[in-house]
Amino acid sequence: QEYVALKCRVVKWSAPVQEIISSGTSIPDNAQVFMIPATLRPETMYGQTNLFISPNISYGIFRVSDTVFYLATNRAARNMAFQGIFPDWGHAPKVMEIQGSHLIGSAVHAPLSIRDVVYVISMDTIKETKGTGVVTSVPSDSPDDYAMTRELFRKAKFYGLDPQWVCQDIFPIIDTPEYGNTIAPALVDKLKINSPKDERQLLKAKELAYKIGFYQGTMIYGPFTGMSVQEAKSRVRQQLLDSGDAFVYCEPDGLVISRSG
Ligand code: ZZB
Repeated sequence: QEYVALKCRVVKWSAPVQEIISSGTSIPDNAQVFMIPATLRPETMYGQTNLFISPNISYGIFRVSDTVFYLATNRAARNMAFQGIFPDWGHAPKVMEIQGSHLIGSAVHAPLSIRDVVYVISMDTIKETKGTGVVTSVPSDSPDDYAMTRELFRKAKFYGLDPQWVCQDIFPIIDTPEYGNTIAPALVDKLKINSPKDERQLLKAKELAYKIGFYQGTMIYGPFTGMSVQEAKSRVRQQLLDSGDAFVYCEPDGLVISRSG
């Protein structure tokens, strides 16, 4: 699987992390720390409204240079080390370990997003075994993101979130003939999905959103407005790579281990 790894620069740490960092770490004051969501949908990046971190996963901060650091799962950093993303081949130098729950409430700059700065909120369905363990939220085009955002806003207190961190905007980025310009809420409604725990229906919605977005979608925001998603996808991807706001991150397809075989 080939992901676009987006560099979301931390502009404000949550209170617990700020406390740890102020007490002294090997991250210099002038350094930039980037949270790194992995995405298959670069053309939707205009519509980012939040960044999801799993409260149950432990993340690492890894040194790229004296002034640049990446935040991702240990597993993803290990994979990155074999893709020339860190200077020393095969080695991801970890300077800090942070429990996901502590990162909630931090703020990052999300490249290309209409919302320049977005807040880190929690998603307990993030898999540690996929991508970087950091997920950028695009509620207009990702049913999972829409369902989770709605849940978190309704029950902010229960999830220990400040409701102001949960962005309620949904920006139309891609138009489709059948589902309008915000396909994710349209599918969540149509499939009567009530909660992020509706796994089976959400999987169905995601597959439909991928397929319809790619084959029938037209860009209605950004420099490629009017272009089909099929054509725009690689252009947005290239633009992000050229500007240095993203890099390519690959991971081997999951091994299927058969019990009977
Ligand atoms: C932004 C985005 C916008 C995404 C969209 C999807 C969609 P997949 O589809 O299962 O192969 N993701 C990435 N890592 C994880 C993880 N560890 N756990 C849970 N979700 C994760 O996975 C790739 C997509 O799932 C990624 O692309 C990311 O969300 C999320 F409009 O990034 B995406 C119809 C989907 N639309």
